[in-house]
Amino acid sequence: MPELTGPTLPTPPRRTRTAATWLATGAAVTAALFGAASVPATAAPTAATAGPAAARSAAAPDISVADVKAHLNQLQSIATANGGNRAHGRSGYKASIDYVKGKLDAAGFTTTVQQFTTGGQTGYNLIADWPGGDANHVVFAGSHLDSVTRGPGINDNGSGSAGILEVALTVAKQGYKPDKHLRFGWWGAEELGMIGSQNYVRQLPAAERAKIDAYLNFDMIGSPNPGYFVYDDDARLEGVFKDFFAARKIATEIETEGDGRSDHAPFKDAGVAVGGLFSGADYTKTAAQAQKWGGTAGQPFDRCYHSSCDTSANIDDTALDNNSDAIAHAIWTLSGGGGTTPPSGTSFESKSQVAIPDAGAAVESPITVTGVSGNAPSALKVVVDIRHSYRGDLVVDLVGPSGKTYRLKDSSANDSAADVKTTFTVDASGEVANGTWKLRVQDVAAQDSGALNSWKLTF
Ligand code: DTR
Ligand code: ZN
Ligand code: ZN
Repeated sequence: MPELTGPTLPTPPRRTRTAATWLATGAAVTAALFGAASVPATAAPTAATAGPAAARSAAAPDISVADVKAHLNQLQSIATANGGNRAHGRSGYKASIDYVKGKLDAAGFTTTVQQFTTGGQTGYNLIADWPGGDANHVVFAGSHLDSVTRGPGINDNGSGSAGILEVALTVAKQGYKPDKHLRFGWWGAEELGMIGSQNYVRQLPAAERAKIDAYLNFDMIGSPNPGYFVYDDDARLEGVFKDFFAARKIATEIETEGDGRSDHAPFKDAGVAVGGLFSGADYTKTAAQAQKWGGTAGQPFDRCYHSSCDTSANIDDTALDNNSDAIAHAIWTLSGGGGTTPPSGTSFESKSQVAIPDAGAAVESPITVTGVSGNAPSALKVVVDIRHSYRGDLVVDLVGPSGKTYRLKDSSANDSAADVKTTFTVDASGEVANGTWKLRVQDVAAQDSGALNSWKLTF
């Protein structure tokens, strides 16, 4: 959006978080050594040999808000090292493109950098395609990566850029195989009037444009005094987001101030169905909105909009977390419930149900693996089926035969959704495959409980 001028405002007071201390990182696959918990063993599982055992993961995985914030910290460092901004035509913008591209290339995306010129300066769009899926049906998520010249642009729009980046990287971590083709875009020169996204849409042949089933735009998703606004340009896409927030009991409003004010506009003008999320800019939060969303009435959603104080301190973590999870929900939902990369080889499964005590000791479920030669793979698939009324209470670990623990899922104060039914991918190449593996689950917060229904290892 054209750069607006106005007073530089002090950084707003940060919203206090709930008192509970929680681990907010998501499904890490790095190994962390924990002490063994003393818990009763359960009945021996049945070993099952199977061919491809694709686990259809209809539910999107939790997006690690810690990982999203790590990207924001990188963008902040880039701005700090490049004159304080990441604006079009400045070194900080190209450095931002290089950072995002490097992450995606390493994760297996097919990336393209598209150049354009505006204001006498070279601009860049970054497009990343996840290999596979029906190329005639594209689900497209985009965010502008440029800031205004006055500041680092961490909420506007590092937040959207980091949110879709972490969703893309989670697609790769999960080995997600969607029915439709996934594409992600990071746009240049949005602040000059959506120049980068206009350039992309204009150069796209009509036949390619027609293949885009949905373009989802995320421009400001972590505002410090946040609102939860859903674009209402397309009823189907609006419904996907509203369903997500309803399940988390978060009220939403339709986004009304942004028509034409961000990168969804060129796609909509070209006849593409568009949707998206917005947490608010320089408009003032009303008392009614503060009643349902918390925060401060009478103050802007983002007092540092287009200002030098739009730094990494200018983010509400809860809004960033909820909106990043909403992006993943939309991507998984709209791309058809494809499974993860179908694991081939031998599977070992336990169907012994194990009760998970509320705020209690960790419980374990063992699987004894035999007949697999050598070490476990670097992409060991762990399919987990846990019934629970508040999955944010749960910490889930895989314990290898050596006793080494691999963190699959941390607890999260903000993940109020039910159940953990997903496939984790773990680098367990340091473990000998044969031996007793254990899934360790602990409920670390009061008021909700559940049970492990089953879990499966595929080598
Ligand atoms: N155009 C965005 C900020 C913005 C203002 N209103 C809306 C509504 C919907 C999306 C974005 C916005 C910018 O300054 O980058
Ligand atoms: Zn802006
Ligand atoms: Zn923006």
